[in-house]
Amino acid sequence: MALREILQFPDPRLKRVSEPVTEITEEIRELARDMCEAMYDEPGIGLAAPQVGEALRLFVIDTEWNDEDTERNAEVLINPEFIKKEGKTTWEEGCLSVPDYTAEVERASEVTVRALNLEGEEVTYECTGLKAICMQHENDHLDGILFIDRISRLKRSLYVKKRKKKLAAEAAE
Ligand code: K1U
Ligand code: ZN
Repeated sequence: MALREILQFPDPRLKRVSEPVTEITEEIRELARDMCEAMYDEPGIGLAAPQVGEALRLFVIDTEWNDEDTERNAEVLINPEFIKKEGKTTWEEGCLSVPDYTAEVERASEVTVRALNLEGEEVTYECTGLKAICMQHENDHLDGILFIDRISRLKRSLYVKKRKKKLAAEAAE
């Protein structure tokens, strides 16, 4: 199976607000499988459907996985809803769609998320630490928000300038 391409900033498709999944079809199962494959291949600890060009409210996550020796245990969240967000914490974030950049982002430290799994069952996740951060980061993708939209205007514009310069240099090669 060919790996799905991960869209990169400033691709306008990353800014779209995604639509709910209305039915868990074989296409949705295949999309989730492809997304897990792309996430592990990068590697990453999460991936949202808009990052592979599908404007659907679905993401995959595996924050326990960190190298080839760790067991893979991806979770698929369909139509996620945050039913609790509490506390505050700051975490250094990266994004597979925002190359060559990391920055500290402030988010809720504890979250409860309700979603459907691939069997159409309702699952509730109570998360802290990196998993809580990753859930919020992936859910932001479903609303067309990147972590660079949550940093200072100055830091964001410095990154955008650097990114555009790099893309222009690549185009001139
Ligand atoms: O959404 C994405 O682009 C995936 C992103 C998720 C994320 C990372 C850090 C904080 C919040 C959300 C990534 O996976 S970036 C790569 C990464 O962090 C990582 C990769 C391999 C092992 C450990 C971490
Ligand atoms: Zn991301």
